[in-house]
Amino acid sequence: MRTQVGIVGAGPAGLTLGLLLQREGIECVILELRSRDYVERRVRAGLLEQNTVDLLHQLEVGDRLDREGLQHDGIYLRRQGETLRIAIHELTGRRVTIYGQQEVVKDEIDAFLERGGELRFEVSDVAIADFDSGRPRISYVSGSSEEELECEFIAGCDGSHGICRQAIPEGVLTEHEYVYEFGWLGILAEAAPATDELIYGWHERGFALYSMRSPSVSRLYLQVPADEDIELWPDERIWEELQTRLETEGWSVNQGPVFEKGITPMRSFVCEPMQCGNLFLAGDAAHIVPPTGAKGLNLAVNDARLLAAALVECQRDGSRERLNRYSQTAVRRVWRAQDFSNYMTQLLHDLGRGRFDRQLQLSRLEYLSRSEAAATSLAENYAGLPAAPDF
Ligand code: RFL
Ligand code: PHB
Repeated sequence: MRTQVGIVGAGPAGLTLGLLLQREGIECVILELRSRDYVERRVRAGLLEQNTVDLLHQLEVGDRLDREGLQHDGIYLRRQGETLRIAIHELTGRRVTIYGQQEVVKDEIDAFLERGGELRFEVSDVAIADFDSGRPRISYVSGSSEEELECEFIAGCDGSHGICRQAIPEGVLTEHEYVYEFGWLGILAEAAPATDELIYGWHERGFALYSMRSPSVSRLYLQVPADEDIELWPDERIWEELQTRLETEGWSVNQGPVFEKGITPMRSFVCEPMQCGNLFLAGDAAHIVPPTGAKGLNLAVNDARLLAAALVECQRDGSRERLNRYSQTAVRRVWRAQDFSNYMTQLLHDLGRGRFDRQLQLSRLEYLSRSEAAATSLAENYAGLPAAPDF
């Protein structure tokens, strides 16, 4: 079988790229390791930048997002009982939207298939070859048959544990990595959020985040040691700890049945270039950010936008110029997001560096409450700098 672009992975990066190429009449095939049901249920991110929402609308996959997404104009930063609101919309003219990643994935899969797209779930033994030549190949097993897909380009959208980055010969990539000593314990609960906007909480005992998925579902996170045993956290202890870390007078966390619980380690990672010959990496396959800045999914979608534009130009004019600049262009926003995610992480978590460091954090939080310039800087990074052809 042959196609123009072989896409490995049906997460936000692969699906967005598929939809963008499909719209421009460029042939592509998406190969996904997991079942449709699995990828549509996988609980992950929840916060979409305005750029992401705009792109989903351009792709005409934004109807349910409009109906069910929750638009937020600000976030709260809480510490020592005091709450500071960062008025994102007032400061930047931009908004963010709460809408689960699995809902984005569902909407994108529906649209891609409905428009006649080729998407194979539950493929195994995926391997890529000859991407440094003009005829890259993807081999895989589907059901019991061994298949081969001949392509002009391969898009490695297979996440942080995928095979595409690993297939790049040693010496080509420079990898930058930082591993944090803590992670996030996250729960989803059948409980109306006790807040209208997200609360990022600084506390002596560690960071806590109050997020949500809908008017009846809360998403909550606690900073825990990276190697924490989840068995140590029965629901009761989680609620108690959330109440302590987010404490403010006359307010309490709304409790309800917990239907999902997990611990995510935290890591910052970038590989450069995001390309090797005719293989292009996009999304988590090329970079990971700690979730404090809510950027991972938004970066994945942005990579797809830039890569699609470069592939379209190559197809239309036969020029590889933009394609050759893809990595350089994409990585600009990646580093901006790395810096912002690192800033938010360092502002709010117990980094284990003692009391001097914690006082600096409190001073930074106070500065945000006294300086519109400081608050605007946080707000424009959080909302996402406007999309551009070179950013
Ligand atoms: P994905 O979503 O991991 O998709 C990759 C897909 O590739 C498949 N795959 C393969 N397919 C074929 N062959 C192989 N050999 C394959 N190996 C893997 C996988 O099954 C999968 O379907 O990567 P993508 O598309 O780059 O998207 C990235 C985002 O998923 C990720 O950055 C975000 O979830 C990160 N993130 C957040 N991002 C935000 O923008 N806002 C948030 O609020 C936010 N919160 C979060 C997060 C991530 C979290 N966790 C669990 C890591 C909160 C958490 C807790
Ligand atoms: C989420 O709702 O899952 C979420 C929101 C904001 C973050 C991280 C995760 O910074």
